[in-house]
Amino acid sequence: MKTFSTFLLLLSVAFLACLPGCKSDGSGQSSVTEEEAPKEKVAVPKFDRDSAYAFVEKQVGFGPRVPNTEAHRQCRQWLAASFRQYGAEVIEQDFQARAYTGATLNATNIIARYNPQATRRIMLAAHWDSRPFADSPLNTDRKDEPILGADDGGSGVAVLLEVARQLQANPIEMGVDLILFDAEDYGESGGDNAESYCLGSQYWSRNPHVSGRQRPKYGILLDMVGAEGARFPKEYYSMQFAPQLVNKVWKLAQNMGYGNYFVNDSGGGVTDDHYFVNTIARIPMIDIINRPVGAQTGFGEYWHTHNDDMDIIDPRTLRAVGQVMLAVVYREANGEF
Ligand code: AHN
Ligand code: ZN
Repeated sequence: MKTFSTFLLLLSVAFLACLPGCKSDGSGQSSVTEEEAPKEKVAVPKFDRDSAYAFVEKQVGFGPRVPNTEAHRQCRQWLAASFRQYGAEVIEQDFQARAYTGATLNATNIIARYNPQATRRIMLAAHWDSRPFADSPLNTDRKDEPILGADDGGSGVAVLLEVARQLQANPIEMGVDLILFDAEDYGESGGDNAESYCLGSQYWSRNPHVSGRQRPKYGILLDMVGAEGARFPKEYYSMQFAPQLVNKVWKLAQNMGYGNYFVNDSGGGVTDDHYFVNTIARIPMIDIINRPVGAQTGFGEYWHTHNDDMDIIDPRTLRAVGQVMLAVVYREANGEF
């Protein structure tokens, strides 16, 4: 009897000692030494798709966020206040830019910094302005009026706001800079004036808020990441400047079950904010951007039309992208990406 209860005691001690992070491999040897201890699986917070959806709604509620308008000023206030509320140190980088139309744009890049002192950092970016006209070649409806840009502008910002909220709730030691570029979408359509776009990222790339050891290791740009059924092929410039990062992000997304969004196709190049961050600031940055199959403009049917409103936004797409971003951030912070 005594030997049996001793046996039970030993058994339960062995079981309890083994509870955290130690799985039996069936070999009967369940004890692990320091060196060969398996790494804990990284705890990645859950991305709340409804929260992200509400962040798109809120932006759209201001109306089109076109530089030099009241909606733009109000949205800027709200974005900066929101990031501060979520515990970030916020830089509002004001600048003036000359648009191709000749207009002088009063614009602001909004930068939310987590662990501003950290030297190991990454950056996530999106543009927060919306287009001043609806000049898609496919649809001339009210073409001189500014668009709501629920997807083209709103979606990427919404994902980054939800990432910010999660960073406050689940702190890490790595540095993260969330950058909202302004004046991305005031460019000339058609022709070959691609540099008329992305004025905020061009300004930032010549005047980065970080230098030296604080320069981010890499960046990820989100552009049009909220439409139902979005498709993100591997964008051409991203593959030119940071192929390994693209492949890692896509592989991770596919392992997470989001391979229907993050497809293994190669996509054409888009002169987007990441192009200037790569070529001017020389920080590797990739672009996650919706390129539907068979799209005549290269983008969604709604692109640069008044159909870019809440009706095309799908919280599941926001979650797919947001959950992948959180996985990148928390794995990178843990040295496992
Ligand atoms: C050009 O059309 C040159 N670039 C597209 C960048 C863009 C516009 N992204 C969203 N809207
Ligand atoms: Zn656009």
